[in-house]
Amino acid sequence: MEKYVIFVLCIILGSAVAPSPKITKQYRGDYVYNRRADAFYKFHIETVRNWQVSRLCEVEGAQLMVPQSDYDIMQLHAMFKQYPDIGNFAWVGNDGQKHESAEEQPIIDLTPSDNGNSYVRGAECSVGTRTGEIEIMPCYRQLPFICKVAAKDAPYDEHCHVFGKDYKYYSSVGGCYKIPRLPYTWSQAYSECQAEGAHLLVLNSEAEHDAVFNLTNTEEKVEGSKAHYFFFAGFRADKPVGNATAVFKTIFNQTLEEAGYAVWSDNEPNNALGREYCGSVFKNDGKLNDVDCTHEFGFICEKELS
Ligand SMILES: *[C@@H]1O[C@H](CO)[C@@H](O)[C@H](O)[C@H]1NC(C)=O
Ligand SMILES: *[C@@H]1O[C@H](CO)[C@@H](O)[C@H](O)[C@H]1NC(C)=O
Ligand SMILES: *[C@@H]1O[C@H](CO)[C@@H](O)[C@H](O)[C@H]1NC(C)=O
Ligand SMILES: [Ca+2]
Ligand SMILES: [Ca+2]
Repeated sequence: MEKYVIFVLCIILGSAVAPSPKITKQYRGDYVYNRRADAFYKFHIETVRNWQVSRLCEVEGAQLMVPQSDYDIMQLHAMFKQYPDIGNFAWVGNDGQKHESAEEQPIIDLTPSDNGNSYVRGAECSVGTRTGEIEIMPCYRQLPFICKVAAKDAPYDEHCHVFGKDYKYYSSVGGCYKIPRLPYTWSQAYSECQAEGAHLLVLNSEAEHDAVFNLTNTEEKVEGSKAHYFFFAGFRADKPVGNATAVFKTIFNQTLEEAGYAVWSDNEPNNALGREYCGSVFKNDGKLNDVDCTHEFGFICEKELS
């Protein structure tokens, strides 16, 4: 009997003090979580044409937000409020509904043209407005955009401990590596790897060079890259003053020698056109090369497993 009372007491006390299941979901630091939508969102304030947005969201493991619920609209509205001065429109996905044009219709030229047609409208794409409406606008406009991923679909690699897909584990170095499917400038590449919970590649050994050489020769080409024979890596130099030679340091503020791999490809660094202050690895030998920071190249993210 006594046992039974204690048992019941435990159940009652247990359920009284047990915290309600608190949902703390995590994704990349540049995405915000909306509990009611159970999804993560990111407002990209850089402006791009509509045809670019899918790939940009996909690289982040997300998709262009298709406004499907009131939560999506509320999120859109809230995100606009954080940026008072970026204009009134952002690309969103097509929800299949009919919407008004966000702009006044161009005046139709009633003078018949040679083939009898009057003005032909270009392709129209969906935009979310600052006031929370969905409208349409010509797809060639350059606008901010909103990426979204449902919490259940947000990629997390349990083995590599990164918020991303397609990381490849190399047991020879005990690290995971990935070449995202989009070319970026060096700074964008740096940020993207950080956001995934990784970092731009830093070569620390001959063994790691071998692994990365294998990776760059196994993966498909990164579409749209300025050149396919190198990939941004995590080292760069400040532009030297006067005749001084550039000193390349890793993103962890080490010299290449301190990092453990300082083998330049033949005739590199050559500072071509006096504009090469960012690091890359060559596809054909996996060795180091200096390139222009502002060009868009494929890049390599790395995550050590220690
Ligand atoms: C990369 O490594 C894999 C697995 O060891 C091997 O099958 C493949 O041939 C290598 N590829 C290159 C280009 O070295
Ligand atoms: C740079 O090098 C040139 C040629 O070697 C030399 O004439 C000049 O004085 C140097 N300038 C500085 C700032 O060291
Ligand atoms: C980087 O290293 C140099 C020399 O080791 C040091 O003087 C400098 O303060 C470091 N910079 C940062 C940002 O840690
Ligand atoms: Ca490394
Ligand atoms: Ca070079």
